[in-house]
Amino acid sequence: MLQAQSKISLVDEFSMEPIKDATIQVKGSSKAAVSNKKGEVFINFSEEDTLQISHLKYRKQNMSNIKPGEVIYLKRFTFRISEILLLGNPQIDPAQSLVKTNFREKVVQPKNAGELFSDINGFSLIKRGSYAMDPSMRASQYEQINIQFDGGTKAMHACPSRMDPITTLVNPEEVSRIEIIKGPFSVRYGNTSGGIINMVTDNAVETTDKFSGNISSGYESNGNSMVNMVQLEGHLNKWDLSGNFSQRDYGDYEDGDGRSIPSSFRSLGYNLEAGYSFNENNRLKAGFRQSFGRDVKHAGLMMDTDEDNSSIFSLDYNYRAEAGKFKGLTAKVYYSFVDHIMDNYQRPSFNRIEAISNVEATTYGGKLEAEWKLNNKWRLFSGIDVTNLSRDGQRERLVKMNMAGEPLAMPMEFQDKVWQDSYVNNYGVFA
Ligand SMILES: [Cu+2]
Repeated sequence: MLQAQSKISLVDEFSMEPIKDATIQVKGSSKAAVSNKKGEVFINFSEEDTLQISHLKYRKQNMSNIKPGEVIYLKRFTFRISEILLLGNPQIDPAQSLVKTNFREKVVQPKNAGELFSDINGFSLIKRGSYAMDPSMRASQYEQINIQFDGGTKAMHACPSRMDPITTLVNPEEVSRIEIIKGPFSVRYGNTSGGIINMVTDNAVETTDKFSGNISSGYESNGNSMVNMVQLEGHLNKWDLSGNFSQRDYGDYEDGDGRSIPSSFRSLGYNLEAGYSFNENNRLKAGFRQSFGRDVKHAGLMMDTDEDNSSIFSLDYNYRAEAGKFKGLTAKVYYSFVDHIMDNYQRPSFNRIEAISNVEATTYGGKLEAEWKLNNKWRLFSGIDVTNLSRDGQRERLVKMNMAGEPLAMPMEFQDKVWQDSYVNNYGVFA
């Protein structure tokens, strides 16, 4: 039988991008071809033939009943659970904006993850110094937008003045992209009225190397500021491990008029992750990160941060089904603790009143989501999520002068409750 060269195309099931350099072989024959940049393969075959498709990054597949011109979707060999919102396919992916960050192209290093939002359309920054920056999205801010990272891990600030928003807890260099869902329409990622922001930290880089790493360092003359960072990762059998460490020391910067703006801070952070792949379909990942801020000056506030410590632990499990209506399952639990000490010891108001606040916030929660493929057009995501937040803290004041500005013979001590043992529990069911 005479056969013409037929074309088939290979596409990544998740990213919908063409797959190049895949080898296609007609089983039981010597016919083989390699896909080009557009994911196209030109090969002689008939519908009765079984085609064997192999690629380093994808699962080896035997397929029969392939018609010429057909598009074949391939599954990634390794999958990462941190990315729950997937690229490109609007059925699976509700994210309306994706922002990738490339630090090599940027001239100035971002001071924290909040600053990454400054270039995104529709966003503005609420600054309380160089350290604490809150993104505001289309005039929604603070609790109106639900900021999380890696598809659901949350940490709530402890400070009532928001000196420690979640953006200070993640290294900007770790954020590989920012996913944005505008508006209150999504239920899959927790409740929100303004929108959802998911910062994806992409640590498990797709290398087959046993061990790799990098060290980077930056200096800015304005403010005499230093950034240092080390990243390491390794693979061992079914384990993949990664870690990073970063240190920042920023001085007060000088504005255009030569005025020094009190905005200096020192911070230190690290993140450790361990993943274990039981097989191609099951993966478990544990992550632990801590960050420490010291002597943070907030030009826009009445007090400065003395200490800011945070710890976040998260555990993710991901299961992908081979075939059938049930497509997979993701589960996540996390726990975060933030404690924060602020005072006015470096401020002019110190002469009148000494004030120091010690506050803390604990956030923990989890999420369970199942994915069903009802038919080719409909997918159902169902699940439950839980977020628990509790905060406590108090402020101590020592009043040294009276209203007229005269020193008191006996300074008066006060203790104020800042959060009054407050807590919020959120439970949700979605489908
Ligand atoms: Cu504070």
